[in-house]
Amino acid sequence: METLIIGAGAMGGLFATLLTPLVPVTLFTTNAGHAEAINRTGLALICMDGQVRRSSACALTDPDRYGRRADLILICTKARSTGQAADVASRLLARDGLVLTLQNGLGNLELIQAAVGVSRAAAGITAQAATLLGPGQVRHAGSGPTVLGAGPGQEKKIAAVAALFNQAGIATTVTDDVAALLWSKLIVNVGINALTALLRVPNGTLAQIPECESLMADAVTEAMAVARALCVRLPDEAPLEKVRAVCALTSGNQSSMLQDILAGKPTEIDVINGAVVREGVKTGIPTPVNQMLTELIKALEATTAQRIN
Ligand code: KPL
Repeated sequence: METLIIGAGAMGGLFATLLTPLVPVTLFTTNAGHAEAINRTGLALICMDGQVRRSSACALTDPDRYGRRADLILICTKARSTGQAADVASRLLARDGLVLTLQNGLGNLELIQAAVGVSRAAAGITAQAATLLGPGQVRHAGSGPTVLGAGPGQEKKIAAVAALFNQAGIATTVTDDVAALLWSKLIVNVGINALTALLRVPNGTLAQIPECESLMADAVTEAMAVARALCVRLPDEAPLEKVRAVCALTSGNQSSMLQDILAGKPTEIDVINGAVVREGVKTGIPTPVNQMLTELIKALEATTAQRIN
């Protein structure tokens, strides 16, 4: 299964390293220094037991140099780059191939469907956690389940991808309820990402401090109310319990939003808490805590360059 991973950040690097012993993997990145380091020494993954695993995946910065068609394209970019990634995918995907987004937030799948067609686009979620340490280096920070959504007619293709992931040690299951899948991950990100970025704490701290816990619970409760109003059948009986469990499982990890803020990059707030606010407006559900978190993160993004340390 010829595999192309668009986005060679933490998650793209992790999946590339885990998949390369089994299938040929190419990484596409716009970061020339990172691509050069990957091609020179092989992407280095610092595993959870401290061992270093090197990937034989090669990296490209120019999609026109790929020179073949991919059977599987994983999109692991930040949400702000989904449009560009979908465009690259539409040019490099085999006719009966599949594009799978493993990104955070709402709206990515729709952009990819528009570029490659509904039957060739799928979404999954992963509770794997990783950090990009620098050019050519990724740390595997936590391991949790991966779930792939199979839309109508995609069952066979998704089952093959799930089998590949399981063989690579990425524990993966399949569901046919894609909306429930995306909302269940959204709710985790709604509870964790903005708060960890604002407070500059690792995920585990949120569940340990009562004030953080209560803000996390309020943001999650609002998102659940919006999901219910949209008739999304959330798979978790107690989503807040799940958010707490993810905090514990990834306790030492910096959320992706905290990593963005620390790197002075724009965050994914618009497709996470911002998406809850937008869907809340459409369904008439008030979302004041998500609104406040969205505005605070936007203020933080805007003022990061001017902060007094
Ligand atoms: O998805 C994540 C993220 O950081 O974006 C969690 C699950 C919160 C892990 O850090």
